[in-house]
Amino acid sequence: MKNQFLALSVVSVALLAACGKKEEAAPAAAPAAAPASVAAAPAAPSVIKIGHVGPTSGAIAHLGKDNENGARMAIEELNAKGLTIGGTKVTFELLAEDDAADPKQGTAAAQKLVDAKVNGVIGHLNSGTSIPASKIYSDAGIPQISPSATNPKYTRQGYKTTFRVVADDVHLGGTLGKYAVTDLKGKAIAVIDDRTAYGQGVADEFEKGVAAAGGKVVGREFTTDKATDFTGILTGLKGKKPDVVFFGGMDAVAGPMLRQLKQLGIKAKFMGGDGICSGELPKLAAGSMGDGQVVCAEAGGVEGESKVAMDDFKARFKAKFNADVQIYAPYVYDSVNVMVAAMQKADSADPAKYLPELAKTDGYKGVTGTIGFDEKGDIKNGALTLFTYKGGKREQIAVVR
Ligand code: ABU
Repeated sequence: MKNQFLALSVVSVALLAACGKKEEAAPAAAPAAAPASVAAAPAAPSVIKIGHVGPTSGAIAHLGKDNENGARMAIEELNAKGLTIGGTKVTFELLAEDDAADPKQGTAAAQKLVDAKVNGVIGHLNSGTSIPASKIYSDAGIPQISPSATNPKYTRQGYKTTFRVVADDVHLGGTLGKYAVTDLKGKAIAVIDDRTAYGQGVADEFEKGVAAAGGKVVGREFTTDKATDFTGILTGLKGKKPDVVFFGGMDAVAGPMLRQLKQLGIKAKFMGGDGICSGELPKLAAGSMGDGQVVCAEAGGVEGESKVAMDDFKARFKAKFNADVQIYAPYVYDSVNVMVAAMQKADSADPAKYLPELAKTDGYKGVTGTIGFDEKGDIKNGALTLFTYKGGKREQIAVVR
């Protein structure tokens, strides 16, 4: 497993090293006073450790890196502000872990962050890793905000430490199912999923949405999140003449699937949830996507004032990382800032002290819109944004609440 512990404040690291002082564990503690005989040096800031976990290796590493960069950007900006919490100047340190989108590596990464005494965790990216990891954070009393895990179970386990800033798959799959029938006028709808917590869950909710709108699912197939050859299942579905194919899974699988749909002459619309709705999808499909063929949804909605903030975020992100936002970097950025805002309200980075303030978050204006949590830790009034692709670029269709 790739291990990246990234100290983001050169100044704080230099000061800590000069003092021969170990980094503070949670709760962030005030630095020791200088001996009376020594001329007073500026006090070393307390270090608040923010964990981040996502897949920065493997097929969806481009999404994991996007998320991690969202965290990095938030932390660098917070450090530039020079915040004081609990009467002490603080500096934030990002402890970034790779879970490779694998549940076992996800729990190992979570335990590593707990052992490192992080003050809070942003992640994981996938539902299949966020759900098992959430028990580890809950047992340790460490708040966790996922910027992207959409399986409903994540926030329905009764853990007080579990939050997310995006709508869940009930909303996402259900809305897309209805859209397939009422807007795309799908008459013969095929469904494929990758058997992950996210892929299977969102496909099930899509099917329910189709049924509720009076539509017909003519076939259901499954693959894996590592598969590259779908000829067998697509050939089977071709006989059912689908006019819409929904895929529950991630863009790394959706890209080759689009290529093989074209090779087999299946001219169906292609739908998916947030997992396929990335900037990378056109490249992964390698020219096999027709304009307007793909309809997908991001599990967040940006409109009005927050569109200005989001556009500004995207420009700053591009300038900093020389990369476009894939999907969830802005949601990670907001998650870090929501967590730190709760620490500021509690005037403490002690998880037990700021967790009640985090749970009370309401009306926080982020770049992804207004964030507040319900009693489960889910975002209140979560929105979705429907997109298609034209000329290889994502184009917004509508924001749905
Ligand atoms: N929401 C799509 C990607 C992450 C996940 O839920 O697995």
